[in-house]
Amino acid sequence: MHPLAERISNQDERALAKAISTVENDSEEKLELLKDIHPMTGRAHYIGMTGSPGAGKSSLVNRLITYLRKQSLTVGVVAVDPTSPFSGGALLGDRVRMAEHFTDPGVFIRSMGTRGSLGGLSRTTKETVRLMDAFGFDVILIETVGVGQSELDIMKIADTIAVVLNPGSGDVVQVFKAGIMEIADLFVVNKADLSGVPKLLAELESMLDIVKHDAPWRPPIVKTVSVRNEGLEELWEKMQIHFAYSKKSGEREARRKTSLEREVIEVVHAEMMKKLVEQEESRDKSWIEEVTSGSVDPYSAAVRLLEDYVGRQSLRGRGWEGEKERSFDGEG
Ligand SMILES: Nc1nc2c(ncn2[C@@H]2O[C@H](COP(=O)(O)OP(=O)(O)OP(=O)(O)O)[C@@H](O)[C@H]2O)c(=O)[nH]1
Ligand SMILES: [Mg+2]
Repeated sequence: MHPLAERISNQDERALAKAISTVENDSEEKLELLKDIHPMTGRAHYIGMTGSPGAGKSSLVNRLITYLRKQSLTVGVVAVDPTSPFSGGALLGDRVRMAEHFTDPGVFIRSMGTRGSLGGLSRTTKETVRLMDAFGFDVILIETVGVGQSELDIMKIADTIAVVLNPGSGDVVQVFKAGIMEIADLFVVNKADLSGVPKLLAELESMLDIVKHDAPWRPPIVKTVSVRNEGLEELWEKMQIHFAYSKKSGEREARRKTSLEREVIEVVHAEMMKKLVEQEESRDKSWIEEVTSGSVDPYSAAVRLLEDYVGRQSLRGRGWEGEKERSFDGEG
């Protein structure tokens, strides 16, 4: 067994930190480490928190940590957040509170910024979640900012996806357009101390009537004022109800299956790319000139690279025979 995996199974926080660096740096030993921790995963409740910049996700995560610790639950946090609470954004009070969590052995917080990009931010984030799961945290909170494709992708690892909205922000239309409505399990109307709450609730309900009219789970809407600790109890209650529903209905299993399937493909994709780049770096990349001069089209060049990589036989019969004889001089 990988020594870090062994130490993670003994709840060694320094080993967890090192393991996360290993996946961030896309180290050689990463796959072996992930392989060894895999049997230890599957117990934690993964909760995704997403929403527009400044919606109050970090404040909510922060307050939720305090709340969960009072219930004797341990919490891992992955903040995919270039503006972490330490680089600005959050109020001083929140920063102090966040700092308190750092000395609590029942809490582990990791920010993923550009550091996570060596192996791809989305993949690194998911692998970090798996490591935290293996460590044994009861709840893992994943904060992502924005509602773009990579956030959606990261969110899909979660058992429960909470979307944080604000009154007076026009968020609903954004969320609808980005396809978040379909994947949300729960809506949090944060900053419920501001005006415009009834309007937002009405908009949200009518969107849900359309999008979720025949869905087995209608996402509940919870109002919170995170800066005043209001609504946290109800938020946690709804998260747990969703988790219970998800386990009972088979939804959790289905998501886990899809998620693992995607992870396998991602690993294959990333490892193949690495090998392909290695292969090309050791060669003269003559195709660059052929493609730019127009003597070879990009598609034939791509297939040629692939064929060299996987071996010619494997791509036969896909309509490419003959093409290469025409496209590449001589050695087809
Ligand atoms: N009035 C009010 N302000 C809030 C509430 N929750 C958060 N805020 C404020 O909103 C601002 C943004 O809060 P964050 O928690 O940093 O929001 P975030 O969604 O994590 O922001 P990014 O990570 O930068 O996208 C801060 O100034 C908070 O104090 C709330 O319930 N009411
Ligand atoms: Mg934040």
